[in-house]
Amino acid sequence: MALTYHYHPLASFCWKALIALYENDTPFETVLVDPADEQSRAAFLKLSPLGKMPVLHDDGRNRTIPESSIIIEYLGRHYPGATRFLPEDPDLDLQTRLRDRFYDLYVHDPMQRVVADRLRPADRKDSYGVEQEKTKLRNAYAIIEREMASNHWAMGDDFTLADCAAAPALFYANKVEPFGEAHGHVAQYLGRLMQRPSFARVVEEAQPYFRLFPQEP
Ligand SMILES: N[C@@H](CCC(=O)N[C@@H](CS)C(=O)NCC(=O)O)C(=O)O
Repeated sequence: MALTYHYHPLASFCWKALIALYENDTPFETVLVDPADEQSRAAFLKLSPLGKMPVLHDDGRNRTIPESSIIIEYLGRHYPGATRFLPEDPDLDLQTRLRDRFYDLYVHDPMQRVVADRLRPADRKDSYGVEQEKTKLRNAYAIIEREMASNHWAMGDDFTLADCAAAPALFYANKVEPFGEAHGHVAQYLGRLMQRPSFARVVEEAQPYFRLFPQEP
C-alpha cells in the first residue's frame, strides 16, 4: 500500500480527512500543496482539476480520491481500523452523513466565506455578505447547542465522520464568529474535539502555519 495525501497543514478541509488518517494510524505520505507556488499548484491541478484540497492517491489500487468525506469513506472501506467512521446500521449511517453535510454546508462553508473575504482586496470586500455568513453560523450554533446538550460526540457515544467534519469547521468558525456565552455546549464539544489525540495532532502540526491565517481587518 502507498497512500499519498495532497494537502496543506492549515487548510480546514485537509484537517478533516487528516483526522481520519490519524484516528486509525493509517500509514501515508504527504505532499504539501502550496497555492502560492506556481509549480506546486500546476502539479496539483493535474491531479485535481478543481484545485480543491485534500486529495488522496492510492498507488496500490491506482485510485485518486478527492473530497474529504469521500476520502474518509474510502479509508473506512479499504483501510479500516479501530475507529469506524460510518455506523453499520443504515439509519445511523444516514444520520451520520446528514451531520457531516450539516457541518460542511452550514458551518464550514460560511466560515470559509468569511475568511475568503478577509483575503479580498480592500476595495472588493463584501461586508453585507460577511454579515449574512455570520448569521448562518449563529443559526448553526443554535442547532448544535441543542444537539450537544446531551451528546458527547456528534452522533452520541462514537466518534464518526461527523466529528471529523465538525472539528475543523468549529475550530475556525469560533475564530471568525466566536461561540459566545449562549453556546456553551458548542464550546465544550470543541474542547472535547481538541482533546482527541488525532485532532490535537492536526492542530499541533498546523502551528507553524497559523501566522498565515488572515486576521479580522
Ligand atoms: N468539498 C471539498 C472542499 C475542499 C476545499 O474547499 N478545500 C479548500 C482548502 S480548505 C481549497 O482547496 N481551496 C483552494 C481553492 O479553492 O482554490 C472537500 O470536502 O474536500
